[in-house]
Amino acid sequence: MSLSAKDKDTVKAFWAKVEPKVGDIGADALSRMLVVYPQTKTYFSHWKDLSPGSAPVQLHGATVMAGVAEAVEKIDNLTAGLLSLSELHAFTLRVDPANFKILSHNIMVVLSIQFPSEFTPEVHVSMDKFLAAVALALSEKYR
Ligand code: HNI
Repeated sequence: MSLSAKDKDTVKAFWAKVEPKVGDIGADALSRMLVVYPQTKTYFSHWKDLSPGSAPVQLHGATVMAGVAEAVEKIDNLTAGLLSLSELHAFTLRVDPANFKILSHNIMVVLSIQFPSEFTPEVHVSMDKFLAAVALALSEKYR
């Protein structure tokens, strides 16, 4: 499943609208992930406070979304563009790649809540394909 030119345009146009609120989106998505899929907490056990909206959750939410923003910029070659992030998650952080899907799902939920009128079915499908492609690119170095 690859991104069509139309998917890419849709993702870029939607991203331009959500970018100013990227901090809120990241904090909410990460908060939800840690509450709804508590198995993901193991990776963040070194944080003082993993509760929704805590300082480290807000900070890391913004960090993750900066990674997604980078992926939007590198949408034409995600595998090469996200190579060092893939290495970091595979070799250093040892994040099970199943968690990429879980985070993507939470990002989608938050986008739909925060942007109810912009998150049309057309945007939904292109963003879903894009985040799946990001997850695949991040999984590249695992094998
Ligand atoms: Ni992820 C660090 C991007 C999914 C666990 N992660 C980062 C950094 C970026 C990033 C950027 C900071 C890199 C650096 O310091 O150089 N992560 C992304 C992106 C996704 C993602 C774009 C998927 C869309 N990461 C996940 C998932 C988990 C995860 C699903 C675990 C459930 N990431 C981490 C951990 C760190 C991390 C752990 C280190 C954070 C810290 O504070 O130690």
